[in-house]
Amino acid sequence: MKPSHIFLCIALALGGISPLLAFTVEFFDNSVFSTNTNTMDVALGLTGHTIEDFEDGSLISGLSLSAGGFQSRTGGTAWDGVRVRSNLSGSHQLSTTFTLPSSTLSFGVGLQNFDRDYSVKVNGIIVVSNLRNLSGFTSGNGTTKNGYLKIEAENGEIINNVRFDQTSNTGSIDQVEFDHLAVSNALSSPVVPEPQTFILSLLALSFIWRATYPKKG
Ligand SMILES: [Ca+2]
Ligand SMILES: [Ca+2]
Repeated sequence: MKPSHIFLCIALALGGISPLLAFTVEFFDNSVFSTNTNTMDVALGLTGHTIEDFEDGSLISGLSLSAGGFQSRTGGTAWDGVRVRSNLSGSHQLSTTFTLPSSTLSFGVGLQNFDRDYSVKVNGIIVVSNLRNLSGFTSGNGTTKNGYLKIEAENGEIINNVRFDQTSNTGSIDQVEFDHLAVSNALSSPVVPEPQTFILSLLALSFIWRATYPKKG
């Protein structure tokens, strides 16, 4: 199982020594899921992360959600255990914001039951314009696992909050669910990129370098 890597250039410092990639978004398709959470964490590069499994009523220190009730799921249909967190707070909410522990550099969350268009913002900045366009994303209702989203902060950035906004509202608000949330104040162990992605990244860096430092004469 290899992740689909999407490198997002949020802050491009043209005057610096090198371009800044402030946040890196990775998306793992749902084949990364395993009922053995240790196996899954290795595949997701989450070793050493603090995990919120949403199995009880309390959240890990420093984590809060803008919306969310607990939803029971039978074994194997949650990302871990038998409960997930949903966007149900009295009624379904169009937006769900996770406020993260201070100094969070790495964030991950398992998604399920997303079947509309959603954007993702970090600290108010869009890092994914539409989740459903991510390579490997499986759109679907109920217990469908959409995939696992990871965001890493680079170059001195900190992930203060992550917000999911439903951007298509065709008459009703989607119920969406989150599970196996992971945070760390250290970056993940590097995941070896697919060769194709690595070449594309090199090409992108080469392009940025040439745009920043054009040949003279
Ligand atoms: Ca759970
Ligand atoms: Ca849904």
